[in-house]
Amino acid sequence: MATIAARPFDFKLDPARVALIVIDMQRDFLEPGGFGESLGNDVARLQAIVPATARLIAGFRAAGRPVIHTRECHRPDLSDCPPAKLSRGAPGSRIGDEGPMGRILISGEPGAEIVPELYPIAGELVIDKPGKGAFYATDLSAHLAALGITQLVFAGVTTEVCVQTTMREANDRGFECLIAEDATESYFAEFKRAAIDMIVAQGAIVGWAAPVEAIVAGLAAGEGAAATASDAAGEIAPGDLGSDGSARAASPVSPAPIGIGAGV
Ligand code: C5J
Repeated sequence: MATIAARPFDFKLDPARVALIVIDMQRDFLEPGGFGESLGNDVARLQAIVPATARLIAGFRAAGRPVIHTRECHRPDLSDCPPAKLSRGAPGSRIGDEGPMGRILISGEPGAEIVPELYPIAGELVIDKPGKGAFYATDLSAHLAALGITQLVFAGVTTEVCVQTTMREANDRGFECLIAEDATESYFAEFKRAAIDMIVAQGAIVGWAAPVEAIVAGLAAGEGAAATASDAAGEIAPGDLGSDGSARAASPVSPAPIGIGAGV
């Protein structure tokens, strides 16, 4: 275990059981000229966390721990987009409409892609999610169970929408959750502050919060222990995931603790 100074109190990081989830660092949300900016948002706020997020991803890669990316996007035929979501927003700026970077939030369109600075590397899992939470209508739970993950570190955008929703989903499924405060952002400064305050309130009711450098230092400190524990448990390493992110059936799978990874 590595101790990370966090809010509301120290987080005990298990370097053999932790994964990083990077939420929706997509071009349409972050880049000038994208969908987010076309709605009047200041995307510079989101752009500003790219270096810290890259640093966090590098720390997980260096420690040999899984990095999982998500993208909020829908099938081109919109069959996975409920009418209640489809009808939000001004006509012409709705999901599936033609936007500045292709059809808005449609998989395969340029705007739905992850920004180049944070692009996944071979073997990293990418979850396309139709909801705000990454567990809803995806196979994320099964992947985390196969990897023996019990702790999740969160980064990405936006703090109060997709990051917070996913963190709450994970918390209810029994994961210990830590948000990287300087690797998450909102278009609205007060929403980010409030979301993190809500997460850590009442004795970490949803989870913990810590800066990237503290998390990376904790990972590095625990690296040796992780390798030893992982060898003993026979876990699937990130490199054992297929190109579609699925775990190879032949790899030994360590059991997830009761309550973790069940259902969507
Ligand atoms: C995300 C959104 N990713 N705000 N989406 O937070 O609609």
